[in-house]
Amino acid sequence: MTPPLIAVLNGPNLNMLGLRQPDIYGRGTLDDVEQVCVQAAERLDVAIDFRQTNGEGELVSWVQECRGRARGIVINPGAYSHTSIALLDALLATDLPVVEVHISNIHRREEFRRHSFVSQAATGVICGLGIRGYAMALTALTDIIMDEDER
Ligand code: CA2
Repeated sequence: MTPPLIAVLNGPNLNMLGLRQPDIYGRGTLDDVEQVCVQAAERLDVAIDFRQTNGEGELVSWVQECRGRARGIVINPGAYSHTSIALLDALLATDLPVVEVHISNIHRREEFRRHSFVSQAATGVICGLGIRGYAMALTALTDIIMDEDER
């Protein structure tokens, strides 16, 4: 049987990981995040499509493309979490399980980071656990997909 596909989508500035602000985001780079996801996917026997963009429109288009193609979405929307109703609408329209990931604990930071529009479309949210949060998100989504398949 073909393994289920999970999209792992990353928003603006996540390509800068590891280059600055290690006190907030750790020392891992975006390549390290991808490695964490690849290793988790191998362990869980799922396929992943790992991407990063700085553009809101591109992120919305990628979310739209997931419909009918992927079984779930792991998304770190970066700062668009706090601003983008377009991204929220796109995620709601996919009808897919979504796990929102933040590397930092957004609730311990500036007030404007404490609210995420995206969370309204998320099955669950993982934040503050560093890049290992991506592996946890993939584990949770795989579980959710297996539950759906048993129904
Ligand atoms: O904690 C997270 O994962 C965030 O989604 C990261 C975003 C931030 O806007 C969110 O509030 C929380 C920022 C992405 C990384 O930005 C960097 C900028 C400069 C250097 C390193 C990373």
